[in-house]
Amino acid sequence: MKLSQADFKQRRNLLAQHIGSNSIAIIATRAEMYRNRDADYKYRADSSFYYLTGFAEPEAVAVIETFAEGEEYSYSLFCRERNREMEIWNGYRAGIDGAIEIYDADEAYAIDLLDEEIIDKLLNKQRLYYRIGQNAEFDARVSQWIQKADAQQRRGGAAPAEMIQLDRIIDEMRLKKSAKEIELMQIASNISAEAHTRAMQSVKPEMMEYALEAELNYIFGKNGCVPAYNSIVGGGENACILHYVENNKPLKDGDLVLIDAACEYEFYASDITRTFPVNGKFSPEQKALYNIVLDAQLAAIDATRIGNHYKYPHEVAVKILTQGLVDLGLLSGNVDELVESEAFRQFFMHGTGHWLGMDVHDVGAYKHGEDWRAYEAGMVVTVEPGLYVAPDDETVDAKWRGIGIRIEDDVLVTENGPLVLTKNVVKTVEEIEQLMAG
Ligand SMILES: [Mn+2]
Repeated sequence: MKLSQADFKQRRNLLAQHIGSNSIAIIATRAEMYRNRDADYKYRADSSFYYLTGFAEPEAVAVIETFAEGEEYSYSLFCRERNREMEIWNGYRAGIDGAIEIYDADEAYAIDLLDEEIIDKLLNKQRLYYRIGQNAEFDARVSQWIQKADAQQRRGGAAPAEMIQLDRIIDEMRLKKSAKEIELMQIASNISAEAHTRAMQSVKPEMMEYALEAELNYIFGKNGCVPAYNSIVGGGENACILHYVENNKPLKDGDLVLIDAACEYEFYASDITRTFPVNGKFSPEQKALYNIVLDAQLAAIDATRIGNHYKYPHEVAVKILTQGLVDLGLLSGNVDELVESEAFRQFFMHGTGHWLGMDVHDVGAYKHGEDWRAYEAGMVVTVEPGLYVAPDDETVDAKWRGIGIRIEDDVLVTENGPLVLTKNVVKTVEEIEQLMAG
């Protein structure tokens, strides 16, 4: 399943409607990045640029121009020209003809002509929409264009009078997923679930964390995917380092391992965390903490419903986690007061979820004015409570120290309640132990 040019065109149609008549929207893709010396990171187009164009090559800028009310808008793509020698070294380019024939541009230009051609397009437009603050170099170029356009005032031309943050519009479009986007996210979720299942089946005491990571990468790679973010594979107390990505220690018998890893399929991300015992069997302490996190996660998923505000699942999770910590004696006092004073932050110091889409921490406002916004159908959010007992936390009994647990799934908000896209990988103690027993 892939998006077609008709899908990208539909998005441009909608954007053209949003920006109104006699306006111009300019959006650039990401620059290529060096990893070291002259070796590049594998290129990945900017999500919002790709969302509107389906164009994955570097060095490209898309321009949407609207004219008088009722007139058709125009879509121009500035891109690299075809170049036989460069293509022998670095691969195929669509070029100017391809931009029009394959990518449906009304006009196409060599990227080298951008500074020159853009001035005519800017002249006498009412509003300029662009992504202010994404790239300092590009911001400076846009400023120069405005200056150049304004220099034509005596000849009757002027730069747009208003400049508007384009991200606000695109982010809102991206936040609510279409049926096809959900299909892609379901595929990404299924592949990631398969990878986690393989990891549970492959882990053994004394295995290196990176070797377990390789089991995940094998499933991603053979399905044409890349990791959507740096994988976290943390054994034992490494699970208490929230962004642990070194993944270079041996996994120990008797420890848990926390894996936060998932793939990106056709530019759409998934995001899964599972925590399971290296030797296939939870200890009583691990099991006790795990079941609190699982209860919190299930309740938070159930709270991810149309009309509930963004933070509500977090509030639900926090209450259950706090109650559990009191029941086990890691916290003491009145549960409501411990929630109020945020005492739980000693063991749960992050949020319960974030938007998910083309970017793993996807775009879209979390608040409307002062208030958390309400869930709407088509939004996808992660639900990922956890508990982390620091290895040197002397306020708790030694048996709890160094245990870190997170359980994360991806949830689509629907008219019929929450739909878990990542349900294909098990998460109860019994299911995990059974799977790991083979
Ligand atoms: Mn996440």
